[in-house]
Amino acid sequence: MANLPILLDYWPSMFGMRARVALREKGVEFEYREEDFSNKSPLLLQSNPIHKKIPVLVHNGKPVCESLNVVQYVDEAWPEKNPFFPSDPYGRAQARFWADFVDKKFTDAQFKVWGKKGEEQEAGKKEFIEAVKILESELGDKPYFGGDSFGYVDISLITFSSWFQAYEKFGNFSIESESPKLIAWAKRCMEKESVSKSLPDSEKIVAYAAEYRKNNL
Ligand code: GS8
Repeated sequence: MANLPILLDYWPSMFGMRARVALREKGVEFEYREEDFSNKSPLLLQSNPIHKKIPVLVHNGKPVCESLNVVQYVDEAWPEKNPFFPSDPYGRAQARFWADFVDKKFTDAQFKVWGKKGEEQEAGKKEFIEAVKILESELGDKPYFGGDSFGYVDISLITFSSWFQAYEKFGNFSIESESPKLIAWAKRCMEKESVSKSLPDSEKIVAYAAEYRKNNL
């Protein structure tokens, strides 16, 4: 028990979920520690003094911060099973490009869809649908963004699918009618235990988002 990696996390976080999926894809046992943001743990504050955010993976006593960085670290620290990246440099560069697109475009847009109202929400919906269509065309007819195997881009994006129901409810639109292939991809990913075990129930996320809206909008 003493040497298990520790994951500092927060259950509805799509960033925390990335670390959970990555660790489970590698079959790595870890200790999950839920953070309370109104009273952050000393370990979180020491481990991520710059951003004070989860996820943080503490492995051999050393903290790794930022979700995509954690996913890459997990791939490098446990290289034997299920590599997240292709072996050729170009394929690797492409994977990093698309995960960065998810962080730069998709992340902001999705927040506006469920966490804002009025004009800002409408603009967010437009950006979200644009981003989803771009991602769908990148996926094309492949089973996964990583081609035949589930990889880095899949991990970076799939965690948002637990929020899709919340986007649809508060944004009042259907993701499936905008991008059916992306929904089929999400269902395919959910068949993997590493994913289904790591993503919370969509209904719980809807309730969480509703509470956020009640308190903040
Ligand atoms: C984002 C992490 C983040 O926003 C990453 O790891 O990819 N770019 C980072 N973490 C949030 C929870 S999810 O919304 C967090 O830790 N917030 C704590 C706070 O804001 O106090």
